[in-house]
Amino acid sequence: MPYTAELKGLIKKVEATRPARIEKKKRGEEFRLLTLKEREERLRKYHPDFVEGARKEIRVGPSKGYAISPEIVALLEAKSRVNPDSIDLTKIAYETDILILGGGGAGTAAALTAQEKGAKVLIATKLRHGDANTMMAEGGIQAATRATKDSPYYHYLDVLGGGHFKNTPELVYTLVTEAPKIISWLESLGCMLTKFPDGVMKALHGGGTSRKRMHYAADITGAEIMRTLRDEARNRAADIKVLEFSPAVELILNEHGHCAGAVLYNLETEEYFVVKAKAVVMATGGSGRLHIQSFMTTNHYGATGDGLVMGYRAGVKVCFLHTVQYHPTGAVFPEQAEGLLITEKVRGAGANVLNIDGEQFVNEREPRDVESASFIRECREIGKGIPTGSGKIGIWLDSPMIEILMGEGAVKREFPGKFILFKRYGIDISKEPMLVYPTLHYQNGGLEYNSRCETSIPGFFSAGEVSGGVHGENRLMGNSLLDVCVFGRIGGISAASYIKEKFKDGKLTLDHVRRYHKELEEAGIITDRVAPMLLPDYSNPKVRERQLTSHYIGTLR
Ligand code: MEZ
Repeated sequence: MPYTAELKGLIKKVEATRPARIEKKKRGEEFRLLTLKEREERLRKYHPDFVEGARKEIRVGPSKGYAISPEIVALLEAKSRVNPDSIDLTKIAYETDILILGGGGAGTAAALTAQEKGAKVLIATKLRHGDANTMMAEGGIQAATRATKDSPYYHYLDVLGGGHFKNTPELVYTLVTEAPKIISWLESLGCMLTKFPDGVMKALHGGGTSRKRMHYAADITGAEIMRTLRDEARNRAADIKVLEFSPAVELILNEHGHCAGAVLYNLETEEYFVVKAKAVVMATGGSGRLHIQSFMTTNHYGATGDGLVMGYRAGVKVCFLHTVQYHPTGAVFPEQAEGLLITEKVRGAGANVLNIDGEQFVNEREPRDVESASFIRECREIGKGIPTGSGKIGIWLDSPMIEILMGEGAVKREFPGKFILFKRYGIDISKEPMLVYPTLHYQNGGLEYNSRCETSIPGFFSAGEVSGGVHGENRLMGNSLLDVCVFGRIGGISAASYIKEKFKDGKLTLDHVRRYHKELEEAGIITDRVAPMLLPDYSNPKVRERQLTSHYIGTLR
C-alpha cells in the first residue's frame, strides 16, 4: 500500500529540510555523537532491556540465578518434548562422525572444515538448508582488509566499544584477526561481494565503526554468503549429508558425560529418531521468533532458541542473554512488511533519521542499542514519532538522500532487495523515505564457549548466534556474518580434531533430561510447557481454544 495522503503531507517536511542536511553531509558535518555517559543514560531510560519486568531469574540449571528475558526463561524452565523413558537409544537411525545441528551459515561453514579434516558430516536442520538468520542478514560483513586505513586492532576496539567493554576478549581477538582471511576464503568459494570496476572491494561504515570495513553484496549479503556455503556443501555430498525438516529436540550424552548425538524430530512424519555421533556442533542460531516484549522481528521462521534449551539442559551455562538486540530500522509501514529488516547499510550510506518535523534527533550511526533507544525516546517520550494511521508509530529513514549523495540509480543499485519490495507496495524508496521502528534482531548472548568453540561438555561445540560472549552486550552490524564464518569454521576444525584425539565411545543416555526434570520438580516448577519450541505459534487465542489441546505445548504436539 502506498503512503496515505496524511503521510505524503508529512513527507513534505522531510523534503523541506533535506537540501540543508545534504549540504552538511557534503561538508562532512555530522549530528553530534553521544558521549559514553550519555549513551549509558539513554539506554537505561529507554532501551527495552531496562524496562520493568525485562529480566527474570532462571530457577534451575547451570546458570541458576542469572536474570534474562522471561520469554527465554520460560523455555529453559520447560520440560523436554520427549519422555526419556520412551526413547530407545539402541535404535540408531543414523550414525556419523560429526552431527551439526543447524543448516545456516555457522553450521554449513563447520561442515566444510570438518569435511576437509576427513570427517563424515551430517547436518540436521529444522527447515530447508539455508533457512536461517544468515540468509536474512543484508548489509554486510566486517573485516579490516584495507591495510593502509584499518587493521584488526581498530576492529577489536570497535567490537569492544559496541559490546560495552564486556565482551570475552579471546573471542573478540579471534573474530577480528580471522576476519580478513574469511573474506579471501569466501571469495575463493565464489562469493560475489560488491566491488569497484578496478576490482577493489567496496566498504562502508556501520553503526559504531571507526573505519569503513563493511563489505557487502548489495543488500543481500547474507543470502550471497549462504548461497556460496550451501553450494559448496552440496558439492561435497559424498561426505556432507543434509537432513532437512529434522530439528533436534534433545542432545544425547554417553556414559562418560561426552556428547554423543541427538534426538531429532521428523516434521513431516512427526517421528522422533536417534542420531549417534562422535561429536556434535550446535549451530541452531537465534531466537527472534520468541517476540520478546511483543516486538516484531527480522528473524527467520525457525528462530526459536532451540539450541539454548538443549545445551542448557545438558549442562552448558548461558551468558550475555541479559541483553537483547533490537535493530533500529525495522519496517513499520506498510503493515505487510512490519518488522522486516531495513539494512543498517542505508544509514551507512548516508541516510539521516528524522522525526515528524523532518528534524534530526540522533546521529544515524550510533551503535544499534543506542540508536534504538533514541527512536523509542523520540516516539514515546518526546512525542515526535510519525503515526502510520494504523495505530503504529515510526521514524523517517531518509533513503532519497542516498540518491543525491551517491548519484542517480544508487538506491536501486545498492539496495535492490528493498527497492523492489517497496516498489510492489507502491513506494519508491529512491524518492520517498521509509518509516521504521526498532525490531527484535539478535540474540546477543547464548551458550558459553571458548575460541576453539568448545563448551563445558566434551564432544559438544557451539558456533554462531546460539553462543555468547564475542559481542558482549551489543553486537555491531556485520559482525554476525563474520561470526558465523569464523566460529563455524573453527567449530568444524575443533570437532574433527576432537574425534581423532579425544573421542571415547560409550553407552548412550538421556539421564541429563531425567535429572533436569527432577530439578524442575524440586524447584516447585509445575509446568505442561515443553521446549524446544521448534516453530512459533501465531494462531489466534480463539482458534487455540478450539484446538482441543488442554494446555499450551507449542505449535507441534
Ligand atoms: O549484521 C547485521 O545484523 C546486519 C548485516 C544487518 C543489517 O542491518 O543489514
